[in-house]
Amino acid sequence: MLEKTGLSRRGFLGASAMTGAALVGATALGSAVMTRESWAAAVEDAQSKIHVGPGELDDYYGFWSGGHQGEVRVMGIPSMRELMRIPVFNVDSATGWGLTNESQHILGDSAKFQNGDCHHPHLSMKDGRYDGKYLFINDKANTRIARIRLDVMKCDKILTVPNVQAVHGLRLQKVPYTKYVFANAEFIIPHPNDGSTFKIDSPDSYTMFNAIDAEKMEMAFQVIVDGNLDNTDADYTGKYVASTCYNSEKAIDLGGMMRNERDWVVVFNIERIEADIKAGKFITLGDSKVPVVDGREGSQLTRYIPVPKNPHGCNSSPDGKYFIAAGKLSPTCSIIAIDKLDDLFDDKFKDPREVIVGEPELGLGPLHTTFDGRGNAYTTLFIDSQVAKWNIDEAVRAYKGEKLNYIKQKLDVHYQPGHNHASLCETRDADGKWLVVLSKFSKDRFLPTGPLHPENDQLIDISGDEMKLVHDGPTFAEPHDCTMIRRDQVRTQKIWSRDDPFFAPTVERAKKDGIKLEADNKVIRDGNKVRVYMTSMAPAYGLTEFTVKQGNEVTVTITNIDQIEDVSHGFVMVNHGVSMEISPQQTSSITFIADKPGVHWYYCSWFCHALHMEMVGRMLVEPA
Ligand code: CUK
Ligand code: CUA
Ligand code: CA
Repeated sequence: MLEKTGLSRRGFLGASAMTGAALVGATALGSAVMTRESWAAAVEDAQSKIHVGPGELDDYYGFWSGGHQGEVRVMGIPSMRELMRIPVFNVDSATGWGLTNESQHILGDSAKFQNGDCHHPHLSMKDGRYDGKYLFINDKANTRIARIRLDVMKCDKILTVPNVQAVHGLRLQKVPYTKYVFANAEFIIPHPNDGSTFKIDSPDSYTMFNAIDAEKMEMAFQVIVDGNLDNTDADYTGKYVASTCYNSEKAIDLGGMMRNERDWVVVFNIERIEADIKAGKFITLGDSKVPVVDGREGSQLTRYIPVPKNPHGCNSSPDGKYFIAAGKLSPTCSIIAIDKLDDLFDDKFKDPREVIVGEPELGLGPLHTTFDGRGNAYTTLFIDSQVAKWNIDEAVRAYKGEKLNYIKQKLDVHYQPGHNHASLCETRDADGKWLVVLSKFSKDRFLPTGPLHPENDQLIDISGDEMKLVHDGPTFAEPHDCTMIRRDQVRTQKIWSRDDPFFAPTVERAKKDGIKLEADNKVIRDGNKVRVYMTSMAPAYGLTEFTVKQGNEVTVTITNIDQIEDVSHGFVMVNHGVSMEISPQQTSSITFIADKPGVHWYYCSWFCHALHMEMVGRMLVEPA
């Protein structure tokens, strides 16, 4: 934008009295030429829109994928302030996620992995609206799905999806409620994948579409598909889920994956799949008990709709009418009419492409589409570094031959956008207020940080006729996707409830030891195992010392009996790799080997009191 104005960004900002260099992209730019005064006015306008003053609260929670960093980040919108981080597929030193017994219990078999790669955070729904219960997110790196409880903003379940490699696309059933989490496994593998063959182009090599029971967090079913699977979305009838495929070629290299001019969108008929499973028409693979059905070409469970070319994003419009698949290597999006899918499944069409009712040409590298609830779609153009705003109805009419310009505006973003997400766009409540664009490159928009640059999450005001860029926000690797929910749709707890399932296994353990967690400060010796129970109340632990023998496996369990909101304690055992959070009314535990004789101090790591430094104790380790 600034290039067009003939002003250099830094020159301008340097010359102006404005602070807030984050607003570099601020633009109400309709005109090609801006004066210094009109630029300043635009910046001021932008600043006033996103300004959430000290002590004021944001209107929306945003949940950001932490990409290959493995966590989920909680943002405030429109301030774009980071409120919290929720460790999920990573190890977190502050809270002890991945270190504590409670988190390892949730991580289950996959606790051995210390990395993850999350892409798609999505919120549970009832009748197409957020119910404020859960957030689900995929781990592409280790083929997992996690659930986060919104009331405490902690991960409470993690499931490894069997028989497949790399869960990428993830969406939730919207209607009648989030019964299923739908997850696309991306990579084609041989079955069984035991080294007897390395070919992936044979009929015994495939990937699968996965449905997970959202409440139990157990596998519900898997569907064998042709080609591979990228992104996915569910409709507003509860019947259909659509997924993009970029590797219809079943190729193993770049050239091969780009060979076909068209790949496809595969549509899954959930009712028919459920009926087959109920009737026992399924197989199982290897040791797994998960029902597997065959949804390859010719199956009555799926339909394959050819679309150009290596399609990526798949998004259902909030009016319930369309699935929109972004072309990636084609400058177009394909609009699929959901009300034609019944006929498609009943074989009423000669050509499955008869369900396509629009193919707007938007620009180079369309990746993802979002919606304002007023009939407009917003598609990111990766190569053009733009967001295209277009009218869906007009694009459908243009496809029928009407002469009209369905593109309403193209806005420069900085730079190379992946996902975009408008407020409440995945629900019937799409309110057309804010659009977040997750740009993969920030180039020169922030202070330089060496070879590794932050990404740039931009906030765009879409409440008016024109998109207006109002904020640049640097983020660490790599928010593939985000989601927003109105703040009144989330109810959080201020302190833990003593009967919370998050630490129930630890409470069980204590019960067996005859311990009353809220009162007792005791050491239980059980052969080579020592279980140390103590309370914490600012600014002291219930035990200021305990004694063990060298080589003992020590489990320290601490119950924070403070009732006061915000008084979290920590527990760090120096030189033992031990750290954890114990928030008010929480019980946390951690196990380690006392392998060094001598005095070992432990201390509180979360600032809790004027005497926080003095909140300490000593583990005395007797030589073996
Ligand atoms: S995404 Cu996962 S490759 Cu476009 Cu949803 Cu980035
Ligand atoms: Cu307790 Cu700091
Ligand atoms: Ca392809």
